[in-house]
Amino acid sequence: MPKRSDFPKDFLWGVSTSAYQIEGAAREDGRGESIWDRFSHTPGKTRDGHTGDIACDHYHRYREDVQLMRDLGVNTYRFSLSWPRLIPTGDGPLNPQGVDFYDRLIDSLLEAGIQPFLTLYHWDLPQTLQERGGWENRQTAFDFARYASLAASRFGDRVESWITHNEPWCSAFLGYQIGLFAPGYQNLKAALQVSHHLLLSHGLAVKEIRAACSRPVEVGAALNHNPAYPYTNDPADVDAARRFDGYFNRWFLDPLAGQGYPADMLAYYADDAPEIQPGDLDIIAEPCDFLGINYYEREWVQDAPANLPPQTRRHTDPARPHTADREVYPEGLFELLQRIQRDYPKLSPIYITENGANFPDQIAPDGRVRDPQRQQYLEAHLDQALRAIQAGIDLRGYYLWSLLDNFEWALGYHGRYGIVYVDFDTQQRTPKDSARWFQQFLRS
Ligand code: IFM
Repeated sequence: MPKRSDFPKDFLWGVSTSAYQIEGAAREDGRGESIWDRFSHTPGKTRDGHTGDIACDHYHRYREDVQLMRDLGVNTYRFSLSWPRLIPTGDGPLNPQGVDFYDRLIDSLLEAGIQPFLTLYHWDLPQTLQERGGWENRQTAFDFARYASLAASRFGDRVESWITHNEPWCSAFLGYQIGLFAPGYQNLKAALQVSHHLLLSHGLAVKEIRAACSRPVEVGAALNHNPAYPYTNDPADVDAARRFDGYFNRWFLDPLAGQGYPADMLAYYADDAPEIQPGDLDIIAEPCDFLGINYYEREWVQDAPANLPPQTRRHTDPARPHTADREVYPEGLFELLQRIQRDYPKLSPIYITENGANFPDQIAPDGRVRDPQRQQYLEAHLDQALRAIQAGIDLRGYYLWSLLDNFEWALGYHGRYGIVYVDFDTQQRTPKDSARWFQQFLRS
């Protein structure tokens, strides 16, 4: 089992959350509506109709949550700003109460010796912008750049690390092709155009953040990637793995690395490929200071022509452990990091900006939450992170997803990813055994 002292001295150790999943206070202090408010209030979109209206009530309990992090011993915390809390209409004036909340949060973190790592977009687009076409509308990329500039000019004096987008694949494809996430559409052409506008907005925002901060800062994006492996040696499965890789991984990595969109995928999408204006690819390839990688699972891929693009079916290995929603495949983390360093050297250094596990945790009568499987999951992934560092990969930090059990999107409150258990009736926080293990690990 790895020890903290096996990792470089300046390695960053953190926990990760996002605004809509924890803040609550959805209608307080001038916050505008987001697409996730609208979506989660639409019948049938989330399990049991759960919404983020209250979530973990972090908006009112952030001091307690910062104290939890201080007790854990992390030196950094990754969280997201709620765009509609800061700019309720998306493109209008700043909401002073929104600014005040994030000022207080950032100041409390700094007082606790915890570096804030700030994400601008973790899926909660202001609803007013959605009504103008959302991310399908090219103008939204420019509205995002303005939001980035305003946020950087307000918080850049204290926040050194900035992430533009979290998991743009989810925003584009879960939101617009598969329809599982807000705004819930099912249209591949729209999803591809959205993915292009998200990437464009990333490049625009990187420049704006650097220009608006009063000192040098680091800026990057956080991408979710699943390494893809063919289910069998059948050439059709091998080709399916290539397609999945293009759809999920290369579609984002290639343009960020300045290589444009992958030619095989442009050919595959044919008439559905996005409209790209002259100069867009240069904007997207604006050099960044790091790449954030969110890793949860691999993709073991079989060809499935009747399925939606990329026409694949996923398998998992029943002999391997599983969380409540995913196969556990820690080696995939090493293989992914190795591949990124090899194929996309320009994108390094790398932070693991998310990694964690969902289990159906319960409080025992003695008040403890025993989650040994989560600890095993985390240890196995830290082993692979260490292996990557020992292999020369420029990995600089690890952010565990998540500090708290929270609103797990379409699963509502049925997915518990936290190392701190949240009773959503009382809002009581109880560190799980995995939190105690992480605390010991950080002291080791
Ligand atoms: O909860 C999500 C998070 O918002 C984005 N990455 C994956 C997590 C677990 O599903």
